[in-house]
Amino acid sequence: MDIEPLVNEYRRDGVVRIRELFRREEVEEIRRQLDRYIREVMPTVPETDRVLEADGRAVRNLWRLAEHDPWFAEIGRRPEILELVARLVNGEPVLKGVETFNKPARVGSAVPYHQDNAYFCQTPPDMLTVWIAIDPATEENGAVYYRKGSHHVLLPHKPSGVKGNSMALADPPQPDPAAEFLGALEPGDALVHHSQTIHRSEPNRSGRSRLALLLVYHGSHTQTDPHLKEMYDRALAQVPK
Ligand SMILES: O=C(O)CCC(=O)C(=O)O
Repeated sequence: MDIEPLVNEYRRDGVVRIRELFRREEVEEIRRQLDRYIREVMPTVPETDRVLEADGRAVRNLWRLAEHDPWFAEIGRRPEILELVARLVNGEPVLKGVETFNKPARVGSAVPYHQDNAYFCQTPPDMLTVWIAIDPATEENGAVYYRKGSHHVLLPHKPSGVKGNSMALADPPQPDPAAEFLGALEPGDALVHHSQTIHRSEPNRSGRSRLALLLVYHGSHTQTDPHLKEMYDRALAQVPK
């Protein structure tokens, strides 16, 4: 991987696409491991560590995969990913979370405009997400839209009441595909976004699933901001059970 152009683009835009971060065989292995996790491990984890769609069956999110399953802890320790992440978080990378946004066919729900640091509450905001496409991500099945260059300031958020995305921008922009970067990806491609880059996704109205595996890292030097954390905890308490 030629890191320098990626670092420059990430610093400028707050988001950068990496083609073929994982090979096709590796993507299929991730898919098999996720299927196994849903079958064997998910029934044993606390309900707070998974979110179902409104149909009560399809999986919307899996949280804390690394804590519940060693296979997913391992995937977050790949040297080539850690080398890039170290540059982007300005320090020693710490794996904070391994999770999914499944966006299943037909029932996959929208994600409101937000900046992740309203959830992560880190200062400085040297934290990011490596969003890895397991299925193709397209305009039709709900690929993520990003506002390039929006990562310099954390804007006010409010409780959204959305299960799996409890915080949303208090004053969201009008959705405008022309002003946004559509994160269209092939399986194995990834997007790395800064924890303050504004992003959102549409419901999946198509017949094709849009499964993604997310690796979340921060620099070992970041700290939790108590004020941000209090606002986040308050929003979380308002999400319907
Ligand atoms: O995958 C999605 O639709 C949204 C992802 C997201 O909000 C995130 O990566 O923080």
